Amino acid sequence: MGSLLSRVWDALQGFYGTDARILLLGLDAAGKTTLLYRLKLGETVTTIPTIGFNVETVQPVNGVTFTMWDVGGQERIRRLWHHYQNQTHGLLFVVDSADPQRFAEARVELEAMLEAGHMTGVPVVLLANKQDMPGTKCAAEVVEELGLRKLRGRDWHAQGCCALSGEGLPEALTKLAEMVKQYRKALGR
Ligand code: G3D
Ligand code: MG
Repeated sequence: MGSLLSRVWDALQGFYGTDARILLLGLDAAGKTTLLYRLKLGETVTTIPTIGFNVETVQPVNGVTFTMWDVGGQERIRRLWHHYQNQTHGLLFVVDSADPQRFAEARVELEAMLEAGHMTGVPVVLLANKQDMPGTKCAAEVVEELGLRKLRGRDWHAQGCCALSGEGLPEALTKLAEMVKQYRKALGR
């Protein structure tokens, strides 16, 4: 675990100087909170802009902020998304790979998120979480189910992981940092 944490740390250094804002999203129970706490990314700050919409923010190192909330089934909160989508540089979308019954729901939420004007061109890293579970789907299968291959006009990457152990997270964060840099370069900021 020690070396894993240091690899996560190294990966986060890839964001140094970028002032990147990352959305960390997924259905409830996908593993987002586990991911943040297991990695000891730092203090999370929870704010509740409206009932039923918890937003957590964590700044693990200077230069990167993760903002997290559960998406799914709450049409009424979608109109609030734009407050957080504005000036987002990357999306980390977490899926419970051991719960195929919810893939369709996750896909709807991912598509709704990416449709927003603020999200044009924003790169996506899909985390196919819970790779340790029996009968879990591999990252390639989750990619198919979520329709990532149909995405146009943005970079994406998929990574299998286990939020409990942290496996797969250094790779995902390294890739995300690279993609965020590319995206910002293309934007000229
Ligand atoms: P959320 O924040 O996206 O809603 P949580 O999800 O982080 O609260 O995780 C939901 C449940 O999934 C938790 O179990 C958590 O321990 C479990 N979980 C998260 N990541 C993994 C993983 O990689 N592997 C396994 N096996 N379980 C995982 P509980 O039992 O606390 O509800
Ligand atoms: Mg949570």
